[in-house]
Amino acid sequence: MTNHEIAAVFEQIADLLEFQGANPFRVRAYRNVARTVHDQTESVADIAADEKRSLSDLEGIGKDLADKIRTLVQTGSLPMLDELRAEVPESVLAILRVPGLGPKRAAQLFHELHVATLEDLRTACESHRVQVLKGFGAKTEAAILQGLGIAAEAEQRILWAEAEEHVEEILAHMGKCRAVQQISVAGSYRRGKETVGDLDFLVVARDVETAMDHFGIFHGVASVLARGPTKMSIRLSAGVQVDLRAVEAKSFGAAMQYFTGSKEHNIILRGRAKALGLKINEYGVFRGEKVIAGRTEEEVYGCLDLPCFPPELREARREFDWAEAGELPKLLEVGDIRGDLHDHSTWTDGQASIEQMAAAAKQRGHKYLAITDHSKRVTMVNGLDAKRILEQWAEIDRLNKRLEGITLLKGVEVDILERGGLDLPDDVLAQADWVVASVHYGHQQSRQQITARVIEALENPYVASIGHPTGRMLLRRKAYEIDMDAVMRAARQHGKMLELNAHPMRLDLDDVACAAAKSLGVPVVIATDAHAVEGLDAMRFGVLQARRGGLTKQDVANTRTWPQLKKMIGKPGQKT
Ligand code: DGT
Ligand code: CA
Ligand code: CA
Ligand code: ZN
Repeated sequence: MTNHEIAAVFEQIADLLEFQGANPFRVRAYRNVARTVHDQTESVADIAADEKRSLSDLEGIGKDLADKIRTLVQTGSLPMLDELRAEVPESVLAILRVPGLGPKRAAQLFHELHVATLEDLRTACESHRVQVLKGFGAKTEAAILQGLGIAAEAEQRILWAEAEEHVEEILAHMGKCRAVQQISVAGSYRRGKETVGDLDFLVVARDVETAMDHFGIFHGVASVLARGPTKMSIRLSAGVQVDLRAVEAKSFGAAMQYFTGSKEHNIILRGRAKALGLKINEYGVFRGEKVIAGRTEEEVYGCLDLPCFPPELREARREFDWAEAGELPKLLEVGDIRGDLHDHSTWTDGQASIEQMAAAAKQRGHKYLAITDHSKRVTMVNGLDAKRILEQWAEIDRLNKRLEGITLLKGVEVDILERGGLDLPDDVLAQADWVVASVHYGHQQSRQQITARVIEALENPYVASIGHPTGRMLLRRKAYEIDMDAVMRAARQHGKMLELNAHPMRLDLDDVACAAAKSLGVPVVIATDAHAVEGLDAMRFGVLQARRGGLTKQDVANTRTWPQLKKMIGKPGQKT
Protein backbone atom coordinates (compact mmCIF):
# COMPACT_ATOMS: atom_id res chain seq x y z
CA MET A 1 0.00 0.00 0.00
CA THR A 2 1.38 3.38 -0.89
CA ASN A 3 1.46 6.29 1.54
CA HIS A 4 -0.98 7.98 -0.75
CA GLU A 5 -3.49 5.12 -0.43
CA ILE A 6 -3.11 4.91 3.34
CA ALA A 7 -3.59 8.65 3.68
CA ALA A 8 -6.72 8.50 1.54
CA VAL A 9 -8.27 5.94 3.90
CA PHE A 10 -7.69 8.13 6.95
CA GLU A 11 -8.90 11.18 5.10
CA GLN A 12 -12.09 9.32 4.32
CA ILE A 13 -12.54 8.26 7.93
CA ALA A 14 -12.19 11.90 8.96
CA ASP A 15 -14.75 12.95 6.37
CA LEU A 16 -17.24 10.32 7.46
CA LEU A 17 -16.79 11.12 11.12
CA GLU A 18 -17.28 14.77 10.43
CA PHE A 19 -20.34 13.99 8.36
CA GLN A 20 -21.73 12.15 11.36
CA GLY A 21 -21.02 15.11 13.59
CA ALA A 22 -18.25 13.45 15.60
CA ASN A 23 -16.09 15.32 18.09
CA PRO A 24 -13.88 17.75 16.14
CA PHE A 25 -10.75 16.67 18.00
CA ARG A 26 -11.32 13.11 16.95
CA VAL A 27 -11.83 14.22 13.36
CA ARG A 28 -8.66 16.27 13.48
CA ALA A 29 -6.66 13.31 14.81
CA TYR A 30 -7.55 11.29 11.70
CA ARG A 31 -6.79 14.18 9.39
CA ASN A 32 -3.41 14.58 11.05
CA VAL A 33 -2.62 10.92 10.45
CA ALA A 34 -3.54 11.35 6.80
CA ARG A 35 -1.23 14.31 6.50
CA THR A 36 1.64 12.75 8.38
CA VAL A 37 1.48 9.59 6.28
CA HIS A 38 1.12 11.53 3.07
CA ASP A 39 4.17 13.65 3.85
CA GLN A 40 6.47 10.76 4.77
CA THR A 41 9.28 10.30 2.31
CA GLU A 42 9.65 6.68 3.47
CA SER A 43 7.07 3.98 2.84
CA VAL A 44 4.83 3.76 5.91
CA ALA A 45 3.94 0.19 4.95
CA ASP A 46 7.65 -0.65 5.20
CA ILE A 47 7.93 0.98 8.61
CA ALA A 48 4.87 -1.00 9.74
CA ALA A 49 6.43 -4.23 8.51
CA ASP A 50 9.72 -3.56 10.31
CA GLU A 51 9.61 -5.04 13.81
CA LYS A 52 12.41 -2.81 14.98
CA ARG A 53 10.54 0.36 14.10
CA SER A 54 7.49 1.91 15.66
CA LEU A 55 4.84 3.85 13.83
CA SER A 56 4.06 5.80 16.95
CA ASP A 57 7.39 7.59 16.47
CA LEU A 58 5.73 9.46 13.63
CA GLU A 59 4.37 12.84 14.54
CA GLY A 60 0.82 12.85 15.92
CA ILE A 61 0.41 9.08 15.81
CA GLY A 62 -0.41 7.39 19.10
CA LYS A 63 -0.66 3.69 19.78
CA ASP A 64 -4.28 3.31 18.75
CA LEU A 65 -3.72 5.01 15.40
CA ALA A 66 -0.49 3.10 14.86
CA ASP A 67 -2.44 -0.14 15.33
CA LYS A 68 -4.98 1.00 12.78
CA ILE A 69 -2.30 1.76 10.22
CA ARG A 70 -0.77 -1.66 10.79
CA THR A 71 -4.14 -3.40 10.39
CA LEU A 72 -4.74 -1.47 7.22
CA VAL A 73 -1.43 -2.34 5.59
CA GLN A 74 -1.56 -5.95 6.72
CA THR A 75 -5.14 -6.70 5.74
CA GLY A 76 -5.86 -4.07 3.12
CA SER A 77 -8.91 -2.91 5.03
CA LEU A 78 -9.97 -1.36 8.29
CA PRO A 79 -13.04 -2.51 10.28
CA MET A 80 -13.66 1.05 11.45
CA LEU A 81 -13.91 2.34 7.90
CA ASP A 82 -16.18 -0.53 6.89
CA GLU A 83 -18.51 0.28 9.79
CA LEU A 84 -18.59 3.96 8.95
CA ARG A 85 -19.29 3.22 5.33
CA ALA A 86 -22.14 0.95 6.32
CA GLU A 87 -23.66 3.81 8.30
CA VAL A 88 -23.39 6.43 5.59
CA PRO A 89 -25.03 5.96 2.18
CA GLU A 90 -22.45 5.30 -0.53
CA SER A 91 -23.70 8.18 -2.66
CA VAL A 92 -23.00 10.64 0.15
CA LEU A 93 -19.28 10.03 -0.29
CA ALA A 94 -19.40 11.74 -3.67
CA ILE A 95 -21.18 14.71 -2.12
CA LEU A 96 -18.45 15.13 0.47
CA ARG A 97 -15.99 15.67 -2.34
CA VAL A 98 -17.90 18.46 -4.03
CA PRO A 99 -15.64 21.50 -3.90
CA GLY A 100 -17.07 24.18 -1.64
CA LEU A 101 -19.08 21.68 0.38
CA GLY A 102 -17.22 19.49 2.84
CA PRO A 103 -18.58 17.05 5.41
CA LYS A 104 -20.32 19.56 7.69
CA ARG A 105 -22.39 21.20 5.03
CA ALA A 106 -23.05 17.84 3.38
CA ALA A 107 -24.51 16.66 6.67
CA GLN A 108 -26.72 19.73 6.91
CA LEU A 109 -28.01 19.15 3.37
CA PHE A 110 -28.60 15.50 4.15
CA HIS A 111 -30.59 16.18 7.31
CA GLU A 112 -32.48 19.28 6.23
CA LEU A 113 -33.09 18.59 2.54
CA HIS A 114 -32.57 14.81 2.36
CA VAL A 115 -29.84 15.32 -0.21
CA ALA A 116 -28.16 11.92 -0.56
CA THR A 117 -26.88 11.89 -4.14
CA LEU A 118 -25.20 14.29 -6.53
CA GLU A 119 -28.44 14.28 -8.48
CA ASP A 120 -30.41 15.37 -5.38
CA LEU A 121 -27.88 18.07 -4.78
CA ARG A 122 -28.15 19.44 -8.29
CA THR A 123 -31.93 19.49 -8.13
CA ALA A 124 -31.88 21.20 -4.74
CA CYS A 125 -29.48 23.88 -6.00
CA GLU A 126 -31.40 24.44 -9.22
CA SER A 127 -34.66 24.89 -7.35
CA HIS A 128 -32.86 27.30 -4.99
CA ARG A 129 -33.69 25.34 -1.87
CA VAL A 130 -30.04 25.39 -0.82
CA GLN A 131 -29.53 29.13 -0.61
CA VAL A 132 -32.19 29.56 2.04
CA LEU A 133 -30.50 27.17 4.48
CA LYS A 134 -28.77 28.67 7.45
CA GLY A 135 -25.13 29.44 6.62
CA PHE A 136 -25.53 28.95 2.87
CA GLY A 137 -26.76 31.81 0.64
CA ALA A 138 -26.94 32.42 -3.11
CA LYS A 139 -23.18 32.63 -3.61
CA THR A 140 -22.57 29.29 -1.90
CA GLU A 141 -25.36 27.70 -3.89
CA ALA A 142 -23.78 28.89 -7.13
CA ALA A 143 -20.36 27.66 -5.98
CA ILE A 144 -21.83 24.23 -5.21
CA LEU A 145 -23.38 24.03 -8.67
CA GLN A 146 -19.99 24.79 -10.17
CA GLY A 147 -18.36 22.29 -7.84
CA LEU A 148 -20.82 19.63 -8.99
CA GLY A 149 -19.31 19.75 -12.46
CA ILE A 150 -15.86 19.18 -11.00
CA ALA A 151 -17.08 16.38 -8.73
CA ALA A 152 -18.61 14.58 -11.67
CA GLU A 153 -15.35 14.94 -13.56
CA ALA A 154 -13.32 13.74 -10.59
CA GLU A 155 -15.36 10.55 -10.59
CA GLN A 156 -14.42 9.91 -14.20
CA ARG A 157 -10.90 11.18 -14.68
CA ILE A 158 -7.50 10.93 -13.02
CA LEU A 159 -4.42 13.14 -13.07
CA TRP A 160 -1.88 12.41 -15.77
CA ALA A 161 0.74 11.84 -13.09
CA GLU A 162 -1.39 9.13 -11.49
CA ALA A 163 -2.06 7.60 -14.89
CA GLU A 164 1.70 7.47 -15.44
CA GLU A 165 2.13 5.23 -12.40
CA HIS A 166 -0.49 2.82 -13.69
CA VAL A 167 0.95 2.88 -17.21
CA GLU A 168 4.42 2.06 -15.99
CA GLU A 169 3.23 -0.80 -13.85
CA ILE A 170 1.12 -2.22 -16.66
CA LEU A 171 3.96 -1.97 -19.18
CA ALA A 172 6.30 -3.70 -16.73
CA HIS A 173 3.72 -6.41 -16.10
CA MET A 174 2.92 -6.99 -19.77
CA GLY A 175 6.63 -6.98 -20.61
CA LYS A 176 6.92 -10.19 -18.62
CA CYS A 177 4.49 -12.00 -20.92
CA ARG A 178 6.34 -13.91 -23.63
CA ALA A 179 3.40 -13.78 -26.01
CA VAL A 180 3.67 -9.99 -26.16
CA GLN A 181 5.75 -8.70 -29.06
CA GLN A 182 4.95 -5.03 -28.94
CA ILE A 183 2.94 -2.90 -26.52
CA SER A 184 2.32 0.85 -26.38
CA VAL A 185 -0.05 3.24 -24.75
CA ALA A 186 -2.20 5.56 -26.87
CA GLY A 187 -5.18 7.83 -26.06
CA SER A 188 -5.20 11.05 -24.07
CA TYR A 189 -2.37 9.70 -21.93
CA ARG A 190 -0.05 9.67 -24.90
CA ARG A 191 -1.18 13.16 -25.85
CA GLY A 192 -0.09 14.28 -22.38
CA LYS A 193 -3.49 15.62 -21.39
CA GLU A 194 -3.48 16.82 -17.78
CA THR A 195 -6.30 14.46 -16.84
CA VAL A 196 -7.05 11.10 -18.37
CA GLY A 197 -10.39 9.31 -18.66
CA ASP A 198 -9.23 5.80 -19.39
CA LEU A 199 -6.03 4.15 -20.55
CA ASP A 200 -5.73 2.70 -24.04
CA PHE A 201 -3.09 0.05 -24.71
CA LEU A 202 -2.31 -1.56 -28.03
CA VAL A 203 -0.58 -4.89 -28.20
CA VAL A 204 0.88 -7.08 -30.89
CA ALA A 205 0.98 -10.64 -29.61
CA ARG A 206 2.07 -14.02 -30.87
CA ASP A 207 -0.90 -15.39 -29.03
CA VAL A 208 -3.65 -12.94 -28.14
CA GLU A 209 -5.39 -15.23 -25.63
CA THR A 210 -2.22 -15.63 -23.60
CA ALA A 211 -1.60 -11.89 -23.64
CA MET A 212 -5.15 -11.25 -22.46
CA ASP A 213 -4.88 -13.86 -19.72
CA HIS A 214 -1.76 -12.11 -18.55
CA PHE A 215 -3.46 -8.73 -18.66
CA GLY A 216 -6.22 -10.16 -16.47
CA ILE A 217 -3.78 -11.14 -13.71
CA PHE A 218 -2.20 -7.68 -13.39
CA HIS A 219 -2.01 -7.06 -9.64
CA GLY A 220 -4.02 -3.84 -9.84
CA VAL A 221 -7.10 -5.42 -11.45
CA ALA A 222 -10.37 -5.11 -9.55
CA SER A 223 -12.57 -6.60 -12.26
CA VAL A 224 -12.62 -7.63 -15.89
CA LEU A 225 -15.29 -5.53 -17.58
CA ALA A 226 -15.32 -7.20 -20.97
CA ARG A 227 -13.29 -9.59 -23.05
CA GLY A 228 -13.67 -10.29 -26.74
CA PRO A 229 -11.42 -11.64 -29.48
CA THR A 230 -9.47 -8.37 -29.97
CA LYS A 231 -10.42 -6.12 -27.08
CA MET A 232 -10.38 -6.49 -23.34
CA SER A 233 -11.29 -3.93 -20.67
CA ILE A 234 -10.45 -4.07 -17.00
CA ARG A 235 -11.08 -1.80 -14.07
CA LEU A 236 -8.23 -1.20 -11.64
CA SER A 237 -8.84 -1.09 -7.92
CA ALA A 238 -7.77 2.55 -8.20
CA GLY A 239 -10.96 3.02 -10.22
CA VAL A 240 -9.55 3.58 -13.70
CA GLN A 241 -10.63 1.62 -16.75
CA VAL A 242 -7.90 0.18 -18.95
CA ASP A 243 -8.54 -1.01 -22.50
CA LEU A 244 -6.26 -3.42 -24.28
CA ARG A 245 -6.61 -3.90 -28.01
CA ALA A 246 -4.81 -6.59 -29.93
CA VAL A 247 -3.70 -5.53 -33.40
CA GLU A 248 -1.56 -7.01 -36.14
CA ALA A 249 1.99 -5.79 -36.57
CA LYS A 250 1.17 -4.58 -40.06
CA SER A 251 -1.49 -2.23 -38.67
CA PHE A 252 0.27 -1.20 -35.47
CA GLY A 253 1.12 2.29 -36.73
CA ALA A 254 -2.37 2.89 -38.05
CA ALA A 255 -3.88 1.70 -34.77
CA MET A 256 -1.52 3.88 -32.73
CA GLN A 257 -2.49 6.82 -34.87
CA TYR A 258 -6.20 6.11 -34.60
CA PHE A 259 -6.32 5.38 -30.87
CA THR A 260 -4.02 8.22 -29.92
CA GLY A 261 -6.58 10.61 -31.34
CA SER A 262 -7.70 13.09 -30.54
CA LYS A 263 -11.02 12.33 -32.12
CA GLU A 264 -11.09 15.86 -33.58
CA HIS A 265 -7.61 15.44 -35.03
CA ASN A 266 -8.66 12.14 -36.59
CA ILE A 267 -11.69 13.71 -38.19
CA ILE A 268 -9.53 16.25 -40.00
CA LEU A 269 -7.14 13.51 -41.00
CA ARG A 270 -9.92 11.44 -42.51
CA GLY A 271 -11.03 14.46 -44.50
CA ARG A 272 -7.53 14.93 -45.86
CA ALA A 273 -7.26 11.29 -46.81
CA LYS A 274 -10.54 11.53 -48.66
CA ALA A 275 -9.39 14.62 -50.54
CA LEU A 276 -6.37 12.62 -51.72
CA GLY A 277 -8.60 9.77 -52.87
CA LEU A 278 -7.53 7.60 -49.92
CA LYS A 279 -9.22 6.00 -46.94
CA ILE A 280 -7.79 5.85 -43.42
CA ASN A 281 -8.87 3.77 -40.45
CA GLU A 282 -7.33 1.87 -37.54
CA TYR A 283 -6.05 -0.83 -39.93
CA GLY A 284 -4.19 1.35 -42.35
CA VAL A 285 -4.32 3.79 -45.23
CA PHE A 286 -6.01 2.39 -48.34
CA ARG A 287 -6.16 3.25 -52.02
CA GLY A 288 -9.19 1.30 -53.09
CA GLU A 289 -8.66 -2.15 -51.60
CA LYS A 290 -4.90 -1.80 -51.49
CA VAL A 291 -3.13 -1.05 -48.19
CA ILE A 292 -0.49 1.60 -48.72
CA ALA A 293 0.57 2.19 -45.10
CA GLY A 294 -0.04 0.86 -41.60
CA ARG A 295 3.05 -0.51 -39.91
CA THR A 296 4.33 2.76 -38.49
CA GLU A 297 2.77 6.13 -37.71
CA GLU A 298 5.42 7.89 -39.80
CA GLU A 299 4.33 6.04 -42.90
CA VAL A 300 0.65 6.61 -42.14
CA TYR A 301 1.12 10.37 -41.87
CA GLY A 302 3.72 10.31 -44.62
CA CYS A 303 1.36 9.04 -47.27
CA LEU A 304 -0.99 11.92 -46.44
CA ASP A 305 1.93 14.32 -46.96
CA LEU A 306 2.02 15.10 -43.26
CA PRO A 307 4.72 14.98 -40.61
CA CYS A 308 4.32 12.51 -37.77
CA PHE A 309 2.90 15.06 -35.33
CA PRO A 310 4.13 14.88 -31.75
CA PRO A 311 1.14 13.35 -29.91
CA GLU A 312 0.85 16.43 -27.66
CA LEU A 313 -0.13 18.53 -30.68
CA ARG A 314 -2.88 16.27 -31.97
CA GLU A 315 -5.79 18.35 -30.75
CA ALA A 316 -7.03 19.85 -34.01
CA ARG A 317 -5.82 23.31 -33.06
CA ARG A 318 -2.99 24.72 -35.14
CA GLU A 319 -1.08 21.58 -36.07
CA PHE A 320 -2.40 21.16 -39.60
CA ASP A 321 -1.78 24.82 -40.44
CA TRP A 322 1.73 24.57 -39.06
CA ALA A 323 2.42 21.44 -41.09
CA GLU A 324 1.04 23.08 -44.21
CA ALA A 325 3.35 26.06 -43.75
CA GLY A 326 6.28 23.84 -42.79
CA GLU A 327 6.33 25.54 -39.40
CA LEU A 328 5.72 22.73 -37.00
CA PRO A 329 7.46 23.93 -33.83
CA LYS A 330 10.40 22.00 -32.46
CA LEU A 331 8.87 21.34 -29.06
CA LEU A 332 10.58 21.95 -25.75
CA GLU A 333 12.27 18.99 -24.10
CA VAL A 334 13.02 18.24 -20.46
CA GLY A 335 16.73 18.48 -21.20
CA ASP A 336 16.31 22.10 -22.32
CA ILE A 337 15.45 23.23 -18.80
CA ARG A 338 18.33 24.76 -16.87
CA GLY A 339 16.81 25.68 -13.55
CA ASP A 340 13.77 25.73 -11.31
CA LEU A 341 12.28 29.04 -10.22
CA HIS A 342 9.58 28.31 -7.65
CA ASP A 343 10.60 26.17 -4.69
CA HIS A 344 9.97 26.04 -0.96
CA SER A 345 12.16 25.06 1.98
CA THR A 346 11.76 24.35 5.69
CA TRP A 347 11.74 28.11 6.24
CA THR A 348 8.03 27.85 5.41
CA ASP A 349 6.09 24.77 4.33
CA GLY A 350 8.82 22.86 2.52
CA GLN A 351 10.16 19.62 3.95
CA ALA A 352 13.78 19.97 2.90
CA SER A 353 16.41 22.50 3.92
CA ILE A 354 17.70 24.98 1.37
CA GLU A 355 20.90 23.02 1.15
CA GLN A 356 19.10 19.72 0.54
CA MET A 357 17.01 21.36 -2.16
CA ALA A 358 20.16 22.74 -3.79
CA ALA A 359 21.84 19.34 -3.79
CA ALA A 360 18.74 17.67 -5.23
CA ALA A 361 18.36 20.31 -7.92
CA LYS A 362 21.98 19.93 -8.90
CA GLN A 363 21.55 16.19 -9.07
CA ARG A 364 18.70 16.78 -11.51
CA GLY A 365 20.99 18.76 -13.75
CA HIS A 366 19.81 22.23 -12.79
CA LYS A 367 22.23 25.12 -12.82
CA TYR A 368 20.13 27.40 -10.65
CA LEU A 369 17.37 27.11 -8.12
CA ALA A 370 15.22 29.91 -6.76
CA ILE A 371 14.13 29.49 -3.16
CA THR A 372 10.75 31.20 -3.10
CA ASP A 373 9.22 30.67 0.31
CA HIS A 374 5.88 32.19 1.23
CA SER A 375 5.48 35.70 2.56
CA LYS A 376 3.83 36.46 5.90
CA ARG A 377 0.22 36.61 4.66
CA VAL A 378 0.29 32.84 4.47
CA THR A 379 0.19 32.59 8.24
CA MET A 380 -0.71 28.91 8.18
CA VAL A 381 2.77 27.98 7.01
CA ASN A 382 4.68 30.57 8.99
CA GLY A 383 5.18 32.86 5.97
CA LEU A 384 8.24 35.11 6.11
CA ASP A 385 8.17 38.75 7.14
CA ALA A 386 10.83 41.25 6.01
CA LYS A 387 13.17 40.40 8.84
CA ARG A 388 13.11 36.67 8.34
CA ILE A 389 13.36 36.84 4.57
CA LEU A 390 16.45 39.02 4.83
CA GLU A 391 17.92 36.44 7.20
CA GLN A 392 17.12 33.73 4.72
CA TRP A 393 18.79 35.62 1.90
CA ALA A 394 21.89 36.15 4.02
CA GLU A 395 21.92 32.40 4.55
CA ILE A 396 21.61 31.88 0.80
CA ASP A 397 24.56 34.22 0.20
CA ARG A 398 26.60 32.12 2.59
CA LEU A 399 25.52 28.88 0.96
CA ASN A 400 26.35 30.16 -2.51
CA LYS A 401 29.95 30.71 -1.43
CA ARG A 402 30.18 27.03 -0.59
CA LEU A 403 28.07 25.43 -3.27
CA GLU A 404 29.54 24.30 -6.55
CA GLY A 405 27.78 23.64 -9.81
CA ILE A 406 24.54 25.32 -8.81
CA THR A 407 23.52 28.86 -7.96
CA LEU A 408 20.82 29.54 -5.42
CA LEU A 409 18.64 32.51 -6.20
CA LYS A 410 17.29 34.65 -3.41
CA GLY A 411 13.62 34.50 -4.10
CA VAL A 412 10.20 34.84 -2.57
CA GLU A 413 6.65 33.87 -3.43
CA VAL A 414 5.08 37.11 -2.35
CA ASP A 415 1.34 37.15 -1.78
CA ILE A 416 -0.86 39.39 -3.86
CA LEU A 417 -3.04 40.74 -1.06
CA GLU A 418 -6.83 40.59 -1.17
CA ARG A 419 -7.13 44.37 -1.10
CA GLY A 420 -4.41 44.69 -3.76
CA GLY A 421 -0.71 45.33 -3.31
CA LEU A 422 2.04 42.95 -2.30
CA ASP A 423 2.79 41.42 1.07
CA LEU A 424 6.36 42.77 1.30
CA PRO A 425 7.65 46.30 0.75
CA ASP A 426 9.50 47.24 -2.41
CA ASP A 427 12.78 47.93 -0.62
CA VAL A 428 12.80 44.28 0.46
CA LEU A 429 11.69 42.90 -2.90
CA ALA A 430 14.43 44.96 -4.54
CA GLN A 431 17.01 42.80 -2.80
CA ALA A 432 15.69 39.56 -4.27
CA ASP A 433 17.03 37.86 -7.39
CA TRP A 434 13.66 36.41 -8.31
CA VAL A 435 10.18 37.41 -7.18
CA VAL A 436 7.11 35.30 -7.90
CA ALA A 437 3.81 36.97 -7.03
CA SER A 438 0.84 34.72 -6.33
CA VAL A 439 -2.81 34.86 -5.34
CA HIS A 440 -3.57 32.57 -2.41
CA TYR A 441 -6.55 34.37 -0.88
CA GLY A 442 -9.72 35.97 -2.12
CA HIS A 443 -10.44 33.34 -4.79
CA GLN A 444 -14.11 34.24 -4.63
CA GLN A 445 -13.59 37.84 -5.70
CA SER A 446 -14.98 39.13 -8.97
CA ARG A 447 -13.14 38.76 -12.24
CA GLN A 448 -12.50 42.47 -12.33
CA GLN A 449 -11.08 42.53 -8.82
CA ILE A 450 -8.74 39.56 -9.22
CA THR A 451 -7.57 40.72 -12.64
CA ALA A 452 -6.78 44.15 -11.19
CA ARG A 453 -4.81 42.62 -8.32
CA VAL A 454 -2.70 40.54 -10.69
CA ILE A 455 -2.11 43.38 -13.13
CA GLU A 456 -1.04 45.62 -10.27
CA ALA A 457 1.48 42.96 -9.26
CA LEU A 458 2.79 42.90 -12.83
CA GLU A 459 3.32 46.64 -12.61
CA ASN A 460 5.64 46.23 -9.65
CA PRO A 461 9.20 46.65 -10.93
CA TYR A 462 10.59 43.81 -8.82
CA VAL A 463 8.12 41.08 -9.70
CA ALA A 464 9.48 38.64 -12.29
CA SER A 465 6.55 36.29 -12.75
CA ILE A 466 3.06 35.39 -11.58
CA GLY A 467 2.79 32.03 -9.80
CA HIS A 468 0.05 29.53 -10.74
CA PRO A 469 -1.82 32.30 -12.56
CA THR A 470 -5.37 30.88 -12.42
CA GLY A 471 -5.30 29.06 -9.08
CA ARG A 472 -6.96 25.94 -10.44
CA MET A 473 -6.57 22.56 -8.73
CA LEU A 474 -7.31 19.82 -11.21
CA LEU A 475 -10.37 17.73 -10.31
CA ARG A 476 -10.70 19.72 -7.08
CA ARG A 477 -11.08 23.41 -7.57
CA LYS A 478 -11.91 25.62 -10.47
CA ALA A 479 -9.73 28.50 -11.54
CA TYR A 480 -10.68 31.82 -10.04
CA GLU A 481 -12.29 34.31 -12.36
CA ILE A 482 -9.54 36.15 -14.19
CA ASP A 483 -9.18 37.91 -17.52
CA MET A 484 -6.13 36.04 -18.76
CA ASP A 485 -5.95 38.04 -21.94
CA ALA A 486 -5.68 41.30 -20.01
CA VAL A 487 -3.09 39.71 -17.70
CA MET A 488 -1.00 38.59 -20.65
CA ARG A 489 -1.11 41.98 -22.27
CA ALA A 490 0.00 43.58 -19.02
CA ALA A 491 2.79 41.02 -18.72
CA ARG A 492 3.96 41.87 -22.21
CA GLN A 493 3.76 45.59 -21.56
CA HIS A 494 5.86 45.36 -18.39
CA GLY A 495 8.28 42.74 -19.67
CA LYS A 496 7.11 40.12 -17.18
CA MET A 497 6.71 36.36 -17.35
CA LEU A 498 3.98 33.94 -16.46
CA GLU A 499 4.52 30.71 -14.62
CA LEU A 500 3.45 27.31 -15.80
CA ASN A 501 3.29 25.65 -12.41
CA ALA A 502 4.35 22.05 -13.05
CA HIS A 503 2.72 20.52 -10.00
CA PRO A 504 0.63 17.67 -11.46
CA MET A 505 -2.46 18.94 -9.70
CA ARG A 506 -2.06 22.48 -10.99
CA LEU A 507 -0.48 22.57 -14.47
CA ASP A 508 -1.39 26.21 -14.42
CA LEU A 509 -1.12 27.83 -17.03
CA ASP A 510 -2.95 25.28 -19.11
CA ASP A 511 -2.04 24.31 -22.67
CA VAL A 512 -4.29 26.87 -24.34
CA ALA A 513 -2.98 29.69 -22.16
CA CYS A 514 0.59 28.61 -22.95
CA ALA A 515 -0.18 28.93 -26.65
CA ALA A 516 -1.68 32.38 -26.04
CA ALA A 517 1.41 33.50 -24.10
CA LYS A 518 3.57 32.29 -26.95
CA SER A 519 1.62 34.18 -29.57
CA LEU A 520 1.81 37.36 -27.50
CA GLY A 521 5.50 36.89 -26.88
CA VAL A 522 5.16 36.53 -23.11
CA PRO A 523 7.87 34.20 -21.81
CA VAL A 524 6.65 31.20 -19.82
CA VAL A 525 8.54 29.99 -16.75
CA ILE A 526 8.08 26.31 -15.97
CA ALA A 527 8.56 25.80 -12.25
CA THR A 528 7.75 22.91 -9.95
CA ASP A 529 6.62 24.65 -6.76
CA ALA A 530 8.51 21.84 -5.01
CA HIS A 531 7.84 21.47 -1.29
CA ALA A 532 10.26 18.53 -0.96
CA VAL A 533 13.15 17.21 -3.02
CA GLU A 534 10.88 14.79 -4.90
CA GLY A 535 8.75 17.74 -5.91
CA LEU A 536 11.56 18.82 -8.23
CA ASP A 537 10.72 15.82 -10.43
CA ALA A 538 7.45 17.46 -11.46
CA MET A 539 9.32 19.46 -14.10
CA ARG A 540 8.48 16.84 -16.72
CA PHE A 541 4.73 17.34 -16.19
CA GLY A 542 5.17 21.02 -16.86
CA VAL A 543 7.24 20.34 -19.95
CA LEU A 544 4.54 18.02 -21.28
CA GLN A 545 1.91 20.71 -20.79
CA ALA A 546 4.16 23.29 -22.47
CA ARG A 547 4.54 20.95 -25.43
CA ARG A 548 0.77 20.72 -25.70
CA GLY A 549 0.78 24.49 -25.95
CA GLY A 550 3.32 24.28 -28.79
CA LEU A 551 6.12 25.89 -26.78
CA THR A 552 9.72 25.64 -27.93
CA LYS A 553 12.94 26.13 -26.03
CA GLN A 554 12.84 29.75 -27.14
CA ASP A 555 9.42 30.38 -25.57
CA VAL A 556 10.41 29.17 -22.12
CA ALA A 557 12.47 31.48 -19.94
CA ASN A 558 14.21 28.93 -17.75
CA THR A 559 15.94 27.31 -20.70
CA ARG A 560 18.26 30.33 -20.42
CA THR A 561 21.31 30.64 -18.21
CA TRP A 562 20.83 32.70 -15.06
CA PRO A 563 22.83 35.67 -16.44
CA GLN A 564 20.61 35.67 -19.55
CA LEU A 565 17.48 35.37 -17.46
CA LYS A 566 18.61 38.18 -15.19
CA LYS A 567 18.87 40.44 -18.20
CA MET A 568 15.41 39.43 -19.33
CA ILE A 569 13.81 40.51 -16.06
CA GLY A 570 15.82 43.75 -16.08
CA LYS A 571 15.22 45.08 -12.60
CA PRO A 572 15.44 48.84 -12.12
CA GLY A 573 19.03 49.94 -11.72
CA GLN A 574 20.22 46.82 -13.49
CA LYS A 575 19.08 47.57 -17.00
CA THR A 576 21.69 46.90 -19.60
P1 DGT B 1 -10.06 10.17 -22.43
O1 DGT B 1 -9.93 8.70 -22.31
O2 DGT B 1 -11.42 10.68 -22.18
O3 DGT B 1 -9.07 10.90 -21.59
O4 DGT B 1 -9.72 10.60 -23.94
P2 DGT B 1 -9.17 9.74 -25.16
O5 DGT B 1 -8.75 10.71 -26.19
O6 DGT B 1 -8.15 8.76 -24.70
O7 DGT B 1 -10.46 9.02 -25.71
P3 DGT B 1 -10.93 7.50 -25.77
O8 DGT B 1 -10.29 6.67 -24.73
O9 DGT B 1 -12.40 7.55 -25.79
O10 DGT B 1 -10.46 7.04 -27.21
C1 DGT B 1 -9.10 6.92 -27.54
C2 DGT B 1 -8.86 7.44 -28.92
O11 DGT B 1 -9.54 6.64 -29.87
C3 DGT B 1 -9.41 8.84 -29.17
O12 DGT B 1 -8.53 9.86 -28.77
C4 DGT B 1 -9.60 8.82 -30.66
C5 DGT B 1 -9.99 7.41 -30.95
N1 DGT B 1 -11.46 7.33 -31.07
C6 DGT B 1 -12.30 6.83 -30.16
N2 DGT B 1 -13.57 6.90 -30.61
C7 DGT B 1 -13.51 7.50 -31.81
C8 DGT B 1 -14.48 7.88 -32.77
O13 DGT B 1 -15.68 7.68 -32.61
N3 DGT B 1 -14.02 8.47 -33.91
C9 DGT B 1 -12.69 8.70 -34.12
N4 DGT B 1 -12.29 9.30 -35.22
N5 DGT B 1 -11.76 8.38 -33.23
C10 DGT B 1 -12.17 7.78 -32.09
CA1 CA C 1 -8.54 7.10 -23.16
CA1 CA D 1 -10.66 4.14 -24.17
ZN1 ZN E 1 1.68 29.31 -4.28
